[in-house]
Amino acid sequence: MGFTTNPLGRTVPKSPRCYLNFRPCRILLNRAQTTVFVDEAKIYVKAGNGGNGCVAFRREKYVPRGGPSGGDGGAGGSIYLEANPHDNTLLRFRFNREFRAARGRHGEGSNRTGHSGEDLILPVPVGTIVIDEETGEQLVDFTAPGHRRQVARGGRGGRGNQHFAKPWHQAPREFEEGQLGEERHLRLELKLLADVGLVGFPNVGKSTLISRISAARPKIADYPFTTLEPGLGVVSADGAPGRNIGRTFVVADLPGLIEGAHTGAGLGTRFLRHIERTRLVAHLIDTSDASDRDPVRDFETIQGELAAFSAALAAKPMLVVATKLDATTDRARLESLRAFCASRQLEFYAISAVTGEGVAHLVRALADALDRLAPLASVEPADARSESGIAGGAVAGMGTTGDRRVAPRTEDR
Ligand SMILES: Nc1nc2c(ncn2[C@@H]2O[C@H](COP(=O)(O)OP(=O)(O)OP(=O)(O)O)[C@@H](O)[C@H]2O)c(=O)[nH]1
Ligand SMILES: [Mg+2]
Repeated sequence: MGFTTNPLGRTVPKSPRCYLNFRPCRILLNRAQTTVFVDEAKIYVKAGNGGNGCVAFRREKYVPRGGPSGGDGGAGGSIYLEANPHDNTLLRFRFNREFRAARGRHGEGSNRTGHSGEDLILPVPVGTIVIDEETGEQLVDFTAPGHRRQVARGGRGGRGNQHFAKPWHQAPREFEEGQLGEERHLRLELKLLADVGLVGFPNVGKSTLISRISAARPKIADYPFTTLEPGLGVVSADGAPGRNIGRTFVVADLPGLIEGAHTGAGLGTRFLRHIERTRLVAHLIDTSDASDRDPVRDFETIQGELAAFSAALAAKPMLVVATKLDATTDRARLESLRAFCASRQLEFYAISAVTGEGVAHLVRALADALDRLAPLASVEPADARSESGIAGGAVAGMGTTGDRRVAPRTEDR
C-alpha cells in the first residue's frame, strides 16, 4: 500500500479508506449530524417479489405415479408507513432513502409453500404527507399516531404444479411465477400538526411564551433568529396541580419573520407550511421599550409575509398579543396597537412571559377560541384501507397476475 499527500498536505495511505482521514470529510459529517429538523425527504420503496411456484412430483416407494406435489411460492413483504408520535422529523430518511422488503421464497417439493417475505414498517412523524413522485398524487396524510398505510404491496407467490392437476392432465408441469412487488418513488413532506401557531418578528418572545405555557424548552436568547426550526408544545388550558388537566391544545413556535421573508430574507418563509394546518394564529408583537419599531407596522409587515406565502394562511383566525409587558414603561405604543386591533375586530391581549402577567388569561382565550373553531380535519379510520393498499395509485413495475409457465419435461419424472 503506497502513500500520498492529501489536500491538507498530510501524508496518508493511498487506500480509499484514507479519505476518512481528510479533515473536510469530518467537517461534513459533523455538519450533517447537527442538522436535526428535516421536513422533506424523497424515498424509494420496493416491496418484495413473490416466490415462484414449484414443479415437483411425489416419488415414494410403493406409491407409483404419486402425482404433482409442487408447493406455492411465498408472498413478498409489503412496505407500510406508520405515524409515530415519538418522531418529529424526517431525519431518518435523510441518509437512508431506499427501502426494500424481503422477497418470498420459492415453493418446494412435497407441497411445501415458500416462506413469505417480512413486511417492512417505516415510522414517520405525525403530520407527514406522502406524495407519489411520478403522478404528483397525494397518497396519504398521517394525522393520527398509529395510523398505518401500505405504500407498496408485496407480490403474490405463484402457484405450484399441484394446482394444475386435472383428471385428464395428471402430470402437470405448469407453474406460476411470483408477482413482482410494487415499487414507488415517494416524496414525504412534514407539516406539523398544531392548533395554534405563534408568529412574529424575531426576539418578540415566542419561544419564551411557549416555554412558559408548555413543557417545551426551546432555546431563548436576546438576539434575532434564535429559533431555527419549528417546535411544538402541549398546553393545558384549565390544568392546575391535583386537578384534571382539562382542555389541551398544541402550540407551534416558529422562527421569526422579517420584511421580505417571502423573497428569502432572514430564514425565509419555508417553515410557514408548518402552520398551514393550524386552526388559529397568535401574532406576537413586542411593544416594550426594547423595540423601537411601530407595532402597527410590525403587524402589517408580518401579515403581508403571511399573505405572500398563502392567502389561506393570511385569512386564518388570528389574535394579537403584545409581549414584554413588564418592560413596557411607555404604554403609548401598546395602546395604539390595542386601538388598531379594536378597529380590525381582532382579539387583543397583553402579556409578560417573564412575570406571567396576562399569560393564564391568554391561554384560556386561546382554548376558548379553539372551542369555537372547527376541529382539525377528521382522521381517516386507522388503517381501513391498509390491507388493500392505496386505491387507484399508479404503480410501476407491477407484475402480471397468473403468469403461468410450463416446466420442461425431464427424464426422471
Ligand atoms: N422583559 C421581558 N423579556 C422577555 C419577555 N419575553 C421574552 N423576553 C426576552 O426577549 C428575548 C427574546 O426572546 P425569545 O423568546 O427568544 O424570542 P423569539 O421570538 O423566540 O425570538 P426568535 O426565536 O429569534 O424568533 C429573550 O432575551 C427573552 O428573555 C418578557 O415577557 N419580558
Ligand atoms: Mg424563538
